[in-house]
Amino acid sequence: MLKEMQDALIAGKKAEVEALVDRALAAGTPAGTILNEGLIPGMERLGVQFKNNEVFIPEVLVAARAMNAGLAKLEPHLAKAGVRPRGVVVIGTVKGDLHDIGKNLVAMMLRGNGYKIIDLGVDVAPEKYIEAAKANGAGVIALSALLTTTMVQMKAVVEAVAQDGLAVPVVIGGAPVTRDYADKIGARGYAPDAASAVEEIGRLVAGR
Ligand code: B1M
Repeated sequence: MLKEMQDALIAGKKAEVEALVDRALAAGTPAGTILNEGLIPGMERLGVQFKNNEVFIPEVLVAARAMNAGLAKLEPHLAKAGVRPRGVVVIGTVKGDLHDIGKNLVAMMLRGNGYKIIDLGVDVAPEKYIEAAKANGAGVIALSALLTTTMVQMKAVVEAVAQDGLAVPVVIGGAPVTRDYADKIGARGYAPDAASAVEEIGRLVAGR
């Protein structure tokens, strides 16, 4: 069923992906397994095809829509019932970057771990993070970037936060981003994937 889910995702068949996620959940498959062995490998296979010019932006867009629909189905199952928010996190994909699947996944995992999430969406200018962090009393600003050409925007956000005198740590992540890059631009946190982002943000919120 998980292989079928990957194929449906790659083909951009949103309703089929939703139905397969429902079926897998009904069959007792853990939400984490559906995510890590169904949806994410499907997106990875598509990424290889995209790189090799076997599929193009329109196909990737419809697949992304199917992926987000599958993620939305999984969200309540990944979430744990949290009573009081553990903290407020402002999240967004940096300016010039329209990739939102990884960012949505990080937001979802954080929500599931009891954080209040202010999701600014994609193509977010540095000042928007600062405005939202102030307006919502955020404990962390989380940035996602998927392009080597847009990850430089992370430096702009870190600098804008410092210039503003805002004492809110910035956490960064996304496929081209590394711990070395985080250290280089002065970001306090880095995570390679959504689960590590929860740990890294937990560490920062606890003041460690
Ligand atoms: Co884009 N794209 N894309 N694309 N796209 C990539 C990223 C690319 C690697 C494809 C390739 O060439 N192999 C390549 C980037 C090359 C580079 O810079 N190194 C690329 C390119 C070049 C482009 C365009 C420039 C193509 C063009 O126009 N010629 C263009 C740019 C548009 C723009 O943003 N301005 C473009 C457009 C698009 C679509 C719009 C068609 C679509 C996005 C739709 C959407 O997001 N709604 C798209 C997609 C889907 C992809 C691929 C295929 C899949 C990305 C994805 O969602 N992965 C991607 C190839 C690939 O990654 N294999 C590709 C699944 C997701 C779960 O993983 O986002 O990495 P990811 O998130 C992970 C971690 O990175 C981490 O946790 C997540 C879960 O573990 N993470 C964080 C992410 N954010 C984090 C934040 C954190 C911590 C962890 O802390 C805050």
